[in-house]
Amino acid sequence: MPISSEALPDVSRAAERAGSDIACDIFCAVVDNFGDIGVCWRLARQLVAEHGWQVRLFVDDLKAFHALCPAVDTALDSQTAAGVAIEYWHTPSHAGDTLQIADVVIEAFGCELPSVYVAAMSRRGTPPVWLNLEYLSAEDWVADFHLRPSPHPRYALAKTFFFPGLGVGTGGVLKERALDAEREAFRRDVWWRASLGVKAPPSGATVISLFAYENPAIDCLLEQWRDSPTPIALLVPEGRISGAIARFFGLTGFAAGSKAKSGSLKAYALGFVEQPLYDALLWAADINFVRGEDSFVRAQWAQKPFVWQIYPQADDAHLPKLDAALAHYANGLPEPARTALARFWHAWNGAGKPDWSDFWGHRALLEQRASGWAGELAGIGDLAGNLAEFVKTQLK
Ligand code: TRH
Repeated sequence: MPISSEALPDVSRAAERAGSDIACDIFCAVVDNFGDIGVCWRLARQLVAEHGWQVRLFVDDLKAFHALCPAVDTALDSQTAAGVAIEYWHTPSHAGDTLQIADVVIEAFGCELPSVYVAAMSRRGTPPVWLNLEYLSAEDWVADFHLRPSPHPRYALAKTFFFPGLGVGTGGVLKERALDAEREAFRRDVWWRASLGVKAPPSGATVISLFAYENPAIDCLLEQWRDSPTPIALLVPEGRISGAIARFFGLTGFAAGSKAKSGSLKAYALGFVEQPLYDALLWAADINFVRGEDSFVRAQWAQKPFVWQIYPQADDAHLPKLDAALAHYANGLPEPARTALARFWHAWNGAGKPDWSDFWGHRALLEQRASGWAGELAGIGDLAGNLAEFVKTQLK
């Protein structure tokens, strides 16, 4: 039986009663790993906390979500965490027990909204603002497509493409208002004692955090760190690279709490912490190995040198995306530091052999660039703020 728009409780009225003026539904389908839900969860919390929106997050993989937010109960169809209403999106056609169409609908990473929901959107008195939140890319073409509307083939609806990016004219990347203050308040000694039960390494040691996919370059890098003239402390959250670390040290595994030492290299295994705590790992290290999308962004805000393992794609299609990010991040870095950085990032992404001393020999320049870049990136505004501003121009 068709649902008439009158029968649809208008979520924005409920939102008004709740003291906020915008209701927003975010749909997230987890492809793999943690980045899809990582980005959506961060965005949802920011829209609630900093913009006062009423946010409902539909997500189809509560197990991945639970890793980022242990408060999420994987057995519940509906729950609330950090002020966000969470719906288990259990089948593509599921759109919530009672169909409520929000003022703003965010289709994350082109996940395809339930058809019953889109049909109800078309019958809503005021069509909702419909955004397709794209994956982050640093490529120049992104600015030409950001905020481009695309009319729906069947309904009087238009979907606007919202492109995150690292350059002017894009949607920018997520950044919480309090992040810099929290980073400045961070105390490494306190973190080492609380996270690993040991004192922070002496100042002459280099602390490295390693969050990565499986990587053929890892063994030769571990050997270089083992043979380093100065101590190296390696912090490894439990994950896809842990097996390689275990094999290097002749262990059967490298689970949270494990420690291992060889030559100048001492490695510590960490548990996978809830998302707000991940930043502290980046602040504790002198250099961060990150991957995918969200940790890649967090490393930039940490204002430390970092190495990015991009989400691998067939036929090296990921390398132009890597170079596009380098064009922003390495811009202004003098030679030979700039070439050494690019060579090391390529080697960590399957093109060549990493040369640690060649790369880290430029540490001072890399540290200077890391803080300069964070200031440039902040200049384009944060994604949640840019999205909220755009929505305000669209809401009648
Ligand atoms: O997990 P990822 O590889 O996710 C990937 C990428 O997002 C990729 O772009 C996307 O196409 C693919 O998913 C589907 O990497 P990413 O993006 O860094 O997400 C990891 C999240 O995990 C991020 O939000 C940081 C968080 N994290 C924690 O919360 N705690 C931890 O201990 C660690 C190590 C990470």
